[in-house]
Amino acid sequence: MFKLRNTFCLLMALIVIAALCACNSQEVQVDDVDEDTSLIVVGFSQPGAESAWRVALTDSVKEAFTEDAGFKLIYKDGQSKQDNQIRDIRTFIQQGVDYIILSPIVETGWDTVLEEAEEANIPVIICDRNVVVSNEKLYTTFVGSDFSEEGKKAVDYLEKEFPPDSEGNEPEVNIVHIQGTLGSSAQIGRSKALELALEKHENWNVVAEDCGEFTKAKAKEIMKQVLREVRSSDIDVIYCENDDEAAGVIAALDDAGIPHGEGTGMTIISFDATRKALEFCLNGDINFEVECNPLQGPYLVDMVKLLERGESAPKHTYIDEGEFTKDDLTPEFIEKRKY
Ligand code: GYE
Repeated sequence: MFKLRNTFCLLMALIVIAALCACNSQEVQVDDVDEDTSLIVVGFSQPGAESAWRVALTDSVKEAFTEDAGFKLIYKDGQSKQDNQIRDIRTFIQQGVDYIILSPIVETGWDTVLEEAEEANIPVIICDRNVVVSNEKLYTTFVGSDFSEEGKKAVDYLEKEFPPDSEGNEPEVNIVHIQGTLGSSAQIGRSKALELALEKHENWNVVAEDCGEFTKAKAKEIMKQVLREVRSSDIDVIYCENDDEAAGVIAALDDAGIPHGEGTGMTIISFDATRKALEFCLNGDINFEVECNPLQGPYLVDMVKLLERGESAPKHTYIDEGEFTKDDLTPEFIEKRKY
């Protein structure tokens, strides 16, 4: 009898321990949210850290959402995978954050998780790139860039660089197109502008096109391959959808000893206008830089404050962005640039 009771107790103890372990293992997935209830808790889901631009965006958000400013920021890096971002948003929902900021890797595939955020009554602010959802109500507001406008600036530059002759005949322009992450707003807007220009100018041709994933390594690999397939003298333009890709392209051309940029007949276009890329532009390695501004932290703070006051936010806020050729730049200007 005594033995039986002992075995029973041991069994019960094991069941209790197992139950406690199960609870704990669920809890470990959820980081502790700050106990200081006066802080506004913001979950920030980034797609990754693929480019200098994105690192600058992360820094800008971290610098803006400080505890001194009244915030507790929870930052998650999706390691370049949408599934990870979706999981991170679910974690934010479980943690009961006050706001979610999402910089989406691609435009589509967010409906379900954004519905979950809506059910939990957590406003979602989309930043940098946009989402395409079945119902616009699934996000509160968007702060970021107008990528079609950016693409248009690049195409306008090319149209000025390659004008028709006095009889109205358009020159032949052979273009290598290095795309960004397929399905991201940044890629879609920048590629679309080029596609529209190709429809308009029948002598403009894409001689090679591939996705560089917004990274230097991938773009360098692609450019090396292009140089195996296309004679460099047949390339008039390399349209890179961000600065890291442009750096990869330049590295491949340098390795092959091929002149590029200003006065060489090989025009390089890039987007972002990071400090490093502006140096390339000043040296003549890149002909035209379309600015894309990652310093979005202060805009996002303003948005959260506005929502905290109970005011309604504009659906879309586009950040001011410029453009640069060599003539617009000085070493002093580049030195002072934040990213
Ligand atoms: O151009 C690129 C980055 O979404 C605007 O993503 C952003 C783009 C930016 O990796 O460098």
